[in-house]
Amino acid sequence: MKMTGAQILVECLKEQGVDVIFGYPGGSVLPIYDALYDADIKHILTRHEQGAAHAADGYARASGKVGVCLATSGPGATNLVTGIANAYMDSVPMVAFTGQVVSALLGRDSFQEADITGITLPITKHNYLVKDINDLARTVKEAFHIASTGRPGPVLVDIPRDVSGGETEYRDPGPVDLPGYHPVLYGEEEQLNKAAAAIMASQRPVIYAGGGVVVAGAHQELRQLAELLLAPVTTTLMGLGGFPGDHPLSLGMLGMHGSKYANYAVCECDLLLAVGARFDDRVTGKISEFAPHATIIHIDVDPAEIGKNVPVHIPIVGDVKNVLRQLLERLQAKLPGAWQEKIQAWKKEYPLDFEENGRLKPQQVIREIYRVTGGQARITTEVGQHQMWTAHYYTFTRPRTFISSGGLGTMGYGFPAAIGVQVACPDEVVFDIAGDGSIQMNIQELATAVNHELPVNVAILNNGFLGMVRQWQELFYNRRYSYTELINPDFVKLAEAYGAVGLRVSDPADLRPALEQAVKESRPVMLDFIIEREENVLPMVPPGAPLNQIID
Ligand SMILES: Cc1ncc(C[n+]2csc(CCOP(=O)(O)OP(=O)(O)O)c2C)c(N)n1
Repeated sequence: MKMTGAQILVECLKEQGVDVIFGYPGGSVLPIYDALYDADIKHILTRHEQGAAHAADGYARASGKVGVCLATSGPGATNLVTGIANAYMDSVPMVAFTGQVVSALLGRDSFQEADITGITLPITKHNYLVKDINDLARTVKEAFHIASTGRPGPVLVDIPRDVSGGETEYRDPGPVDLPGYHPVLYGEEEQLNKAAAAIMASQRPVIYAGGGVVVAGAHQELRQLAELLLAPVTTTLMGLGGFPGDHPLSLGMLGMHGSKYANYAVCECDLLLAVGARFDDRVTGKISEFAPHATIIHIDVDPAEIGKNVPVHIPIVGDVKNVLRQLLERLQAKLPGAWQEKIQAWKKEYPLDFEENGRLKPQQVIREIYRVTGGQARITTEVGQHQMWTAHYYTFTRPRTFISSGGLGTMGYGFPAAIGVQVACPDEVVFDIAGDGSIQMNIQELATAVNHELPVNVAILNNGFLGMVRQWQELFYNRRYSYTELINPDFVKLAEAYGAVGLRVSDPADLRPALEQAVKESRPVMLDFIIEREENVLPMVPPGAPLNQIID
């Protein structure tokens, strides 16, 4: 049967189990939008293509499925770029479809032409320009395969208008066959045996777990391993939820805004087992003094990560879940000793804490969101102080419940991501915890949330500043607050103008009732929390300093 390229695309999407697309139309994707008109796939019209990309990303992180976004050529495609880079840095499975000008006009600076495959080359796992309609079905199948296997990531498929609008006989492309692309799934025997011996010989082990644990669905294996070895577990920002934050062996986060006890533990450990983590500079601080006494074992599905930032003694390439299972077979239970006592003493001596003074504190807001939601909400964040306070004061116990821009640090991520999360988890409570600066980067998506009746809650921690930058100016630039003070709109009126609910809280006594109302509403709610203006995120390790040089 003859079909248009656009119809073939829709067929392929259905075959991949795609049930929702986040997108924005335009001339070069008109054939695709026409085919979507009667397709059994939900389409969420965002108000900006960046919103579509972040929503697809949030959907993917919450559901574990591939997120799909769609934009027109030129400015539509370039508006996706930040969202694609964001997904790339955090290893999120995503397929981005872009329309392209007709093949005959390629390379001629045609109206709305942008070389999007060239532009996204360094920020995609792979990308394609489909020049022949007969390649379309195979390309789409490969794109989903590449996005979701090995180390996940975004794949872009650029489709010229004559390809989506052309016609051909549809043929099933058969199984994916990509010579040269065979992710390693299991660890090597020799390396596993070496690692097991080093682990059993260690006196002061620490497990350092990253987002790879969440991506691989390896949280149960990780917990089993930690309990068997009685090894404390510290996670990266991306690893939050990969190990229960309320577990006695949890050290919380490490690095620049990590807990004091996590950083001390890493400085003193004799063995560091890195699991699906990539030694980001926000984690390591001064590299030459990172885990100075430790034998480092690094488990990662991506061989390119091993030894990239920190020299590793025992590398193991493979899927984190499989490798942890292989390791578990080789290990025996350990008994508690002086190390566990030392860790517990540090935890008692240096708890995460803040002072209450009668005015509304950001930490208090997050602690209350935790209480009102029973710790069961899906939380997204923007980027800044509020993001770190969320990491500190909302205890994450399940994977895929903390959804935040870690690698790229994208302000404006959290709100559209929350829309994607709410689409993926319609029956769950979703909060975007935001700063007053960040929320204004994609606030237009309130229209999307209202139109689709998505009861997303936005908690703005409103300090009247680009708080995280102000904090650095306070600490490292002698309080010279150069262009970080904000003059904001009335967020309550803005929410109401969009058809959402707006609530403002400045007195701690009103905090709980407002949150209780918010979670009951069936419409999107924007909460404007007027917090202490110059509160800082502490403890903090200054950039480039070793992890035991802590400001608190
Ligand atoms: C798109 C983008 N631009 C700039 C930055 C740099 N930046 C990091 S944190 C921050 C301040 C965030 O302010 P706000 O959203 O109000 O949150 P707060 O730190 O006050 O909680 C800025 C400007 C960024 N991360 N992303």
